[in-house]
Amino acid sequence: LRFLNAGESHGPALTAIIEGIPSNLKVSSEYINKELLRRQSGYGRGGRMKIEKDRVEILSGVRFGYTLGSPITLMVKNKDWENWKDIMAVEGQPVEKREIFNPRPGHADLSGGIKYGFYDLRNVLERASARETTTRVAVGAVCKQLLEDVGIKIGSYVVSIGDISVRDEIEGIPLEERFERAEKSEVRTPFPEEDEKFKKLIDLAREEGESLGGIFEVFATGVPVGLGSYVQWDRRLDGRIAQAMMSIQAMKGVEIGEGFKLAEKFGSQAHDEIFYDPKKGFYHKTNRAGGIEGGMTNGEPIIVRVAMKPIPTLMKKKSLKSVNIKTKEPFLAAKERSDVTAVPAAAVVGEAMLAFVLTDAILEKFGNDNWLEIKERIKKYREYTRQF
Ligand code: EPS
Repeated sequence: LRFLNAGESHGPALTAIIEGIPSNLKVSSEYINKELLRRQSGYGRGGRMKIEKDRVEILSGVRFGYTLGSPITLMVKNKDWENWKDIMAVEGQPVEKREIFNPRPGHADLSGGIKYGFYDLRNVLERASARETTTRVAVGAVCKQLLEDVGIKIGSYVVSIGDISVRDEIEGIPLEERFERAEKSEVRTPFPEEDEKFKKLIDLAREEGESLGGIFEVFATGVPVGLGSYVQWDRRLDGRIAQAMMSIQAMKGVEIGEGFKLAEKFGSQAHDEIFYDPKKGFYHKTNRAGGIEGGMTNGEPIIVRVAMKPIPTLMKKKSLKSVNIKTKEPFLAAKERSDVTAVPAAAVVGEAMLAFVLTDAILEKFGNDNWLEIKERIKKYREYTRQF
């Protein structure tokens, strides 16, 4: 399974091609659109989200609601394109005064300009932008439909924004419940009743011209044992998940299960003991490993924690020092429009990336032509696992 996406943030459209989704899988655009809307929501988003109403158009690979096994092309149009036609034109000349020579600290601007040989840094930022994650969510939504058909559910919730955290409070709440509660929260934490606290912080940051990062968790339940493998470094599922998460713009850290906390413990307190029940087979009573041992799923829920840095675009009041790449004169980097925080949206992107990695691992283990056949194999394998 693989996907490529394309599109500039202010270009006409964003597209993705997914190859390797088997035939005969029921896929709906409505499902994808709901996911796109989830990504667009969350308190702290900027002006751009008022312009965009992301909706997918499926251009290939699906007929009468079912996949054909051929590449699936997904397209989401940028409404903002209307305002950028001249600046982002395929042919013609750069629009004077709209070129960008001022690299923003924390963004791809400077390194990207040097690497690709651009002085107009718009050539870099248009593609480096997290606008690109729109089609990742669309791809993930196709994968989620496959996973749900075999009882694998993916969800996420935010555990902190800035220095406000609910990490200790979530202990003891089942994963699904954390998710259901987060769906009702404007900042996607499992405590909608505490939204005001977060909104106040985000409002304060907005007034100050600041931005905020945070931490979210993504999980998957109903995952069969043995996805991924220990036999080769690049087949280890934890490594694949970490790569997928780190590839999301602004992510700076990934933990699986208890992650960094495990480093502080004695071995006897760090691992998950094994039990057996004639009805369900082998199981664990704890899940410190976050569902992965030896690079493979162990049948417990997968839990991934991801840290996002504050969005590097700042407003006038809190501008950062930088240097103009043409004049070499110092300037203060600041913009008029950006998100204050996008942690709630990033959690939804994290779900999509986990959905993609798990779908890849499922198809690797169970085959990849006809979904009806594959589903049968998964059912038999689950039975085999219970009886092992
Ligand atoms: C982004 C800058 C902002 C965000 C954008 C990510 O866009 P603009 O520069 O047009 O105001 O809103 O995110 C999205 C458009 C999106 O769909 O998530 C950036 O530079 O990364």
